[in-house]
Amino acid sequence: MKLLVTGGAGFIGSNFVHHMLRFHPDDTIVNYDLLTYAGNLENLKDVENNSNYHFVRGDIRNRELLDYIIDHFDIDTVVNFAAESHVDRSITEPDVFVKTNVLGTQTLLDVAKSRNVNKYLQISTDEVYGSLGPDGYFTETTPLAPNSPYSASKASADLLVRAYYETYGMNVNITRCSNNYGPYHFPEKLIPLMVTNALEGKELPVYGDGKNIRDWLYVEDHCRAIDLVLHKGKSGEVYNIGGHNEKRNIDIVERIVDTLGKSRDLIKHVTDRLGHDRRYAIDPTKIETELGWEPQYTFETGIKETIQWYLDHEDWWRKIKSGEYMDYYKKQYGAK
Ligand code: NAD
Ligand code: TDX
Repeated sequence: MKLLVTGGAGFIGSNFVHHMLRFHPDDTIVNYDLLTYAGNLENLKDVENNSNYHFVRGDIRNRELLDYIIDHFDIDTVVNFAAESHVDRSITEPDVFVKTNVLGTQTLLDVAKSRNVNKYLQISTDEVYGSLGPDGYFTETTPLAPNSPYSASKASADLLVRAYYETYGMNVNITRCSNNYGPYHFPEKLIPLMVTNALEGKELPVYGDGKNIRDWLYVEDHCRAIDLVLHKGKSGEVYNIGGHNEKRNIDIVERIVDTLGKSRDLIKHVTDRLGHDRRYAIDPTKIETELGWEPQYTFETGIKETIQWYLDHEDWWRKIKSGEYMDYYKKQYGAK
């Protein structure tokens, strides 16, 4: 395959580029990324000399550049990871979420359609389904009920992908995965923020009562699922991805603190996130039975590897935390 991977310099995208170059060494990968605050080419240092890997800095709203790149590399497959991805930022700055996640997706779909790309895969999220009560799971037929500007923009993008399938017969898939964690996770998100703050002896801001539940999946298991959908997904289908790893935020934070041998006194309950979804949980039966996917990591094995990765890659996260991200962080939590 000749793949255009948008957002390949971000957390999941860079893990996916590594995955594809390792398991499909004959494929061509063109990483197309705007390099926003979340895009980091350091994530791809070890593959930058691979002759089947190319990087292009560009915006998914730039039709002319996308046209050129798709023709130039003879792209047959588009995987769209590019997005604004942080819920808290969407609450303070919704505009850019609509511009990138909605308009960007529509532009990319249009270009893929006009260039006769074989397959378009949209990387979506379980957050489009809204929030669950104490019981039940999200299936692919759960109605979309997004609650944050972020999830509303992702749901809008999903609807456009659906429309391009129904209207133009494009070969599309949508994957909706639960919360990922693992290497290269930007330290504004719960797990890397707590690990790095604990290592720096900083406060650990837990929103509200800390009893909100997320369903966690190690990023490599997500990449393996995407790989399967690309190769075996049935056109027009949505696939939910999750590994039955529901955890309360507070339990995760306590586990991180204990693993690092730090004091639980660092944990501080802070004002809750506006519109904070209470619980997410994925029913992955469809991808398990139809495509034969199953996760290889438990939460226990994945979190151990992740904490060790942050211990081993202090240079990576210290550079990020000392830069532009700190301005946002200070606004969000005050200068602590
Ligand atoms: P991320 O924020 O780490 O990476 C996003 C990447 O997109 C960055 O490299 C950024 O530079 C790039 N980008 C942003 N705007 C762009 C634009 N206009 N044009 C081109 N590139 C642009 O995000 P992530 O956590 O890796 O998430 C990747 C995708 O997976 C997103 O679509 C997200 O909605 C989805 N997702 C994430 C999770 C999760 O837990 N992180 C779970 C399910 C789905
Ligand atoms: O400082 C914090 N304190 C805290 O209690 C942060 C950053 C988060 N939280 C809570 C909010 C959530 O309940 O932890 C939980 C996880 O928060 P995030 O890491 O911001 O993730 P979430 O909002 O669940 O969204 C993530 O998963 C789905 C990704 O950021 C999305 O891109 C993805 O679609």
